Amino acid sequence: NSNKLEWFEEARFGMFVHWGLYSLLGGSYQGRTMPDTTLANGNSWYAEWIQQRLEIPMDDYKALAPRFNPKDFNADEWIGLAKQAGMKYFVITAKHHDGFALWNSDVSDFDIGATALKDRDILGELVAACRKHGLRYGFYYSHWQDWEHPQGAVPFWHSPRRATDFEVYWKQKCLPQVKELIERYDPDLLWFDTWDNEAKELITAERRDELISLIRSLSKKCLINGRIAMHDPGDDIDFREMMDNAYPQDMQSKPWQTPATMNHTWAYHGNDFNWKSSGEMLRYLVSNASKGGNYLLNIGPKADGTLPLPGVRRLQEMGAWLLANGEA
Ligand code: JFZ
Repeated sequence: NSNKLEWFEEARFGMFVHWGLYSLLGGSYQGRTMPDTTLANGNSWYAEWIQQRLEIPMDDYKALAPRFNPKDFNADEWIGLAKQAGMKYFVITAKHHDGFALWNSDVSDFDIGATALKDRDILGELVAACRKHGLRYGFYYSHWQDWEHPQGAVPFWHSPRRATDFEVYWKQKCLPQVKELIERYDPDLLWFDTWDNEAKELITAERRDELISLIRSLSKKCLINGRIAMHDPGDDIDFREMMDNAYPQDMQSKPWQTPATMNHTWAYHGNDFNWKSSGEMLRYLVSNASKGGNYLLNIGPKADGTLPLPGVRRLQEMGAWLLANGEA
């Protein structure tokens, strides 16, 4: 069905948001700050990885939840900025690797219900704002890594290893939460993440197909990204992607996008000042667009709900350029 892909193939530019409990820490914990560089082994100090990188015990990490109180969160401001920047769609971390759900989930207590925002429907407010401003919307759902569920996957260097019975996590948390997201919010796309061959052990071809069938049975329109599995996902997925403007030839067989971030981190990091210029990001956007691909550009909001000013300014500059050049 090429119809459901039409908006995606014409979108060009979207907003990616990493937001969760890790945003409270902004890259620092108990006086320790993660470097803002990429490690030699390719591992990153992304702010959303702080629990692993600084080895914060799960109970201490969970204790952050009551402190999550984004009193200045305003869905209309975020989506209004995306619109102003010329973006046509919006993707937010409904659940990242830490396992924290940004909506009130029936199958887990590690969710927005454990925070000061328990009476607000954050995702619902964002969806309403997207509809109002005419943006398509979707969710990042970490289906493989889940550091909270006792049977979810943890990184390979994690000791002791877990996931002796991944199927328990899969049935108790992953599949029901994906179902909740579709039934409650009717997303235009779902963004899944696997990044090394290790993932094949747990996200087998069977589980990949089970997840895809579930989504197809619940939604006629929901697009699925290729990073759902390290196996060749074949024709079952809707679009493909790489990181940071890598552009492999084989991507041309499917619609594709590049997820990218404005500095080094994805979630808010108070000490990451490595902002790319708006000009550099416009060149990436135009380069992708000229080859038929989209640019999904990330910003990491602060825990209070506001967006970091260097990011806001760059998005405004990009929007102004697109408007002046008749592309918005
Ligand atoms: C993953 C996450 O671990 C990270 O926190 C963030 O959400 C990012 C968008 O996705 O990190 C990756 C995944 C894949 C690659 C690089 C970083 N890759 O394929 O190069």
